[in-house]
Amino acid sequence: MSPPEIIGSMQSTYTRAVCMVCEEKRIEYVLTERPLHAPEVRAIHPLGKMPVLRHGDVALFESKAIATYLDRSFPAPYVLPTDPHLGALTEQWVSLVNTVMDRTLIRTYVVAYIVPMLAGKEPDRVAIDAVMPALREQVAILNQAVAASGHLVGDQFTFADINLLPILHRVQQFPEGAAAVAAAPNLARYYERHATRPSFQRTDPPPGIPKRAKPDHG
Ligand SMILES: N[C@@H](CCC(=O)N[C@@H](CS)C(=O)NCC(=O)O)C(=O)O
Repeated sequence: MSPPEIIGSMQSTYTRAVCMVCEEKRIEYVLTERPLHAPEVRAIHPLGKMPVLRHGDVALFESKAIATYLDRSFPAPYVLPTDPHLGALTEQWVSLVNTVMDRTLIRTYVVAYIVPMLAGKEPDRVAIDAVMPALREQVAILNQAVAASGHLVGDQFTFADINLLPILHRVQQFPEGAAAVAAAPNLARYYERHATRPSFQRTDPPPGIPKRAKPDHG
């Protein structure tokens, strides 16, 4: 069978996370770089969000679903613990990060810098100042979560960590985000340690955010 094809952009934190799963598991994979809402993405994700996956007859959307498919389809190392408690803790952190923290850290904070900058404008100071209390609160939660073992789940590197690391990378590209992480010693240590992993380094994205497909492409 052909290797799994991940369709998306390495500049997307969610795409990077599924590429990191392949790297951790040494899965031979193909990343097909496409802009947001590209036809190949829309063909699989009903809302056109990346990443999507094709592998043989399998087509999937949603990064966690793709990660689960890859982890179960390919041999060890596994990034999703089979132990019921550790598995549930992994789900717990992925869910909190994706439903709450991504919105604060990426969709609000990072976007308040990047979208105006792409239009040649100043960062959206009102949005940045408004999100800072939530950003600091969430960084403090993560700082506490990784304090004991330097991982989100037990003392092992799991998809919970993979899912978070691309977000932490993005947040630290802007001054308040970098300062918040630097002021959270456990989280700063956690990031520095795991950022040395080959799976993280081999998926380092080029600067910028994913482009948007032209409207006539859907
Ligand atoms: N819950 C989705 C979120 C995917 C997502 O939001 N991807 C972003 C890029 S990082 C995207 O495609 N945004 C375009 C849009 O929301 O219209 C997942 O886990 O795959």
